Amino acid sequence: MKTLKYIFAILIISASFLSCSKDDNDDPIPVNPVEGLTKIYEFSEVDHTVEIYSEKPILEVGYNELSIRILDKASNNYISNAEPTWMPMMHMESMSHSGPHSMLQNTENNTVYKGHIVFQMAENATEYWEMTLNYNFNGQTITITQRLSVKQPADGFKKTQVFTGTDEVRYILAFVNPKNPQVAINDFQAVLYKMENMMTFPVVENYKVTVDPRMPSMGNHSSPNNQDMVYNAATKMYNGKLSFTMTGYWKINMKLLNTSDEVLKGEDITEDNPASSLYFELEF
Ligand SMILES: [Cu+2]
Repeated sequence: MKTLKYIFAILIISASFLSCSKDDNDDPIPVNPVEGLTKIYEFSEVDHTVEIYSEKPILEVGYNELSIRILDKASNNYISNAEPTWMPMMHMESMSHSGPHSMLQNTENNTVYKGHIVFQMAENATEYWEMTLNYNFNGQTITITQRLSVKQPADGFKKTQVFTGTDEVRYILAFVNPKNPQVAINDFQAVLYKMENMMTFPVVENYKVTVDPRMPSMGNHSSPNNQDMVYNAATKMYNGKLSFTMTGYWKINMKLLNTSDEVLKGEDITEDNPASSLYFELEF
């Protein structure tokens, strides 16, 4: 009992010390703005360094969320007026093309610029991706071009669909969330772009993606309370609900509908048709 009291006293004393030091110092606790991300590239220039961070340890075909920051070597500070823009480019044997990508935008921390790129294809022995980055540094506009390594996802599951719709338009639909699917109703999120030409991939707005997850290994059963994906103008992404009633392999069958509700790609699941030609796969 005596020891307990002793411990209690120490706790109270240390707590009051902690609160004292907090009162004396109103500086916010420094949070690491790239916490949990992997630095996948670091490009060193004469007076600054460009750092590229990713949620995934490597770049993969599909949706990749990236964070960029630029270190001023002289001050050892990350700069907040870089206004970076980027352009991914794949150099293939017979031609070059870009890929869908968002703008780079400031985050809560104004030295971190965030955006995403959808890589439609993986590199191979003779074909590769490059990224051109433009930004301001010390009053100058700087352009660097660096090679990026883009692999096929290790799990081999389809999370990116590149297809031609019945309207003859080329579309790219890429899976964003859930990153960690649960036996529950998950928030489902994807990005949809169209290919205007080799270099231009605008976001497709206000279409609809129907959602029908199935377990092919178990009589192709579905799940209740799914929600079709609709466009969110704030995030420029498509949001819906994905219901998983058990763990295992799920095929998420989809149909893409335009603003007139015409089906551009994909089929209904019936007795005779167990899968849609537009789908994502996952296993958990
Ligand atoms: Cu390519």
